[in-house]
Amino acid sequence: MSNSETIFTKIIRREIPADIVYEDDLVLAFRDVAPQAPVHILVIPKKPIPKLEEATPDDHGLMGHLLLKVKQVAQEAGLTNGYRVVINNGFDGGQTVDHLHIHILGGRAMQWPPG
Ligand code: DGP
Repeated sequence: MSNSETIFTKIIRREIPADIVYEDDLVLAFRDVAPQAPVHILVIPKKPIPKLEEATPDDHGLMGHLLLKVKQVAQEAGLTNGYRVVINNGFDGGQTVDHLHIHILGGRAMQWPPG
C-alpha cells in the first residue's frame, strides 16, 4: 500500500464494504461508519488527494464536480431543510483519514460554532 492509500481507497476498490449512495467515474459517496447526525455521508474524489491543502490547479474541474455532487447527494438523501458541509483539513482541522472527503451532515439542526 502506497502512502496515498487509505481505508477509503479500499472502499473505492470494494475491498471493504460501505453503504455506497452514489458513484460516477470521478467520485464516490457513502455513509459514514460513525454518523454524527441522522444523515452523515462522505463524498470523496476517487483520485487520492490526501487533503484539501494538496489539491492543485489541475484538480480545478474535479473540485467543482465534487461540490456539485455534494448538492446532488444531499438532495437525494432528502435533506430538504438544509444540511452542513464540512471539510476537515489536517491535524488541527480534525482530519483522521488522509484522503480528501466532504462530510454531509443533516437530519437535525446543527450547532455553531463547531467544537
Ligand atoms: P475526518 O475526521 O474528517 O478525517 O473524518 C473521517 C470520517 O471517516 C469519520 O467521520 C469516520 C469515517 N470513517 C473512517 N473509517 C471508515 C470506514 O471504514 N468506513 C466508513 N464508511 N467511514 C469511515
